[in-house]
Amino acid sequence: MHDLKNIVSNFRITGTYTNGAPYGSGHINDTFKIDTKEADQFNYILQRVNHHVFKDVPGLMENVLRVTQHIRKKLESVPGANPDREVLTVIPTLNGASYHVDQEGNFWRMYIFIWDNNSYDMVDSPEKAFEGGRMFGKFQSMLADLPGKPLNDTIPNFHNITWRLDMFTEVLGKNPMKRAGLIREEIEFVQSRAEEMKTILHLGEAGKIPLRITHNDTKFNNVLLTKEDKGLCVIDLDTVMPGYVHYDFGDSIRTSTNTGNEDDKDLSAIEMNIDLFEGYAKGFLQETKETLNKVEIDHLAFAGKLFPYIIGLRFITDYVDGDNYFKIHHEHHNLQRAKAQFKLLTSMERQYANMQEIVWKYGGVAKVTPNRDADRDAES
Ligand code: ADP
Ligand code: GN1
Ligand code: MG
Repeated sequence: MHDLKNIVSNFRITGTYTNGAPYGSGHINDTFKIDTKEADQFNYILQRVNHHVFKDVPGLMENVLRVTQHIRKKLESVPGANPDREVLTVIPTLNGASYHVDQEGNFWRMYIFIWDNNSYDMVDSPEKAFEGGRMFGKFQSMLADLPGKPLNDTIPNFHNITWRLDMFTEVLGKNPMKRAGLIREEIEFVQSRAEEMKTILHLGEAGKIPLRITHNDTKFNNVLLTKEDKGLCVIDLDTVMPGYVHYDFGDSIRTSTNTGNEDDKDLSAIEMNIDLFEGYAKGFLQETKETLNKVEIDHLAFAGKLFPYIIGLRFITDYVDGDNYFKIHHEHHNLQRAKAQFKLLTSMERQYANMQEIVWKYGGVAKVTPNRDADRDAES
């Protein structure tokens, strides 16, 4: 147990600490809600940043400050906007730093608690999906003119599928928990799709899609909605760094269209819901279609398939490795998560033509036939 009151005393909060308790359902950091006594003062989020996952916390916090200050400046010129609720606000320590290191070497940071929010692990209406899409799309377009040097890579190779596949092979070779024999079906599933899943990387290498500033962890509970379920604030900025638009679109589709839980034991509960897909795509493309090139738009539906694959691969790799990365709640949790993600992918594979149609509809891109791909790529 951490002495939360003592940790908080290192930060410049307003109001008097009354209580601190674990909060949220993130898989990486330790998050606590900190309440203050006075009704007219902010409450706070306190986080212990996982420095085994994020090896350069100072570089990460430098990114977070740049990103939040850039967005805050934009919001300040929007009539009626409330920057304390619509962007994360980093609370400085007593000596003006953006994080505090305790005696055990843990990294702590604080944000204003964004009050009156709704947060969803699962989405049950196209309207909510639309709001999420709109928010992540807007997030990306607000950062398109971030001045200065590129953001730090907080996790190198984060969505590099070739690297992820290599890691899987390496861990299978070591097989430290003797679990490889339990996942024959999943190994076959991964291998049979490995080449297809390199599509985005290949397009990037060929210069057909640009690196942008992306969030890279756009699961639906990383956007807060208002009590009326309107888009409020994009949170969890630890992985904001250079990436392809597909990373943001794909990871959101993975979470906002799933009729089951991310780790559902009951695989029959898991399907990709096409109405939720339409809601999300409509919102995301409303904010981004003017800036994306045709090749990017053409591959958004594919990005939907990439993410259950890549995150499922990461869950199963962690399972074979002995559960060192994701927080787990029971022994075979990472395997269960991977099975659920792979089920979601098969549901998308069945509905892929519909997903394409929807992206073309809201992306304003005419339907393409395969033999015209080369002309279109050359145009963009
Ligand atoms: P993780 O990387 O572990 O997912 P997050 O930064 O996403 O950590 O925080 C975990 C949860 O805490 C979020 O899903 C959200 O519910 C809540 N949360 C985080 N920051 C805030 C904030 N500033 N205001 C309100 N809730 C927050
Ligand atoms: C982690 O931090 P959180 O819980 O929002 C992970 C994502 C995965 C997700 C799967 C830094 O997200 O990449 O998609 O779990 N974040 C990191 O639920 O690895
Ligand atoms: Mg999160």
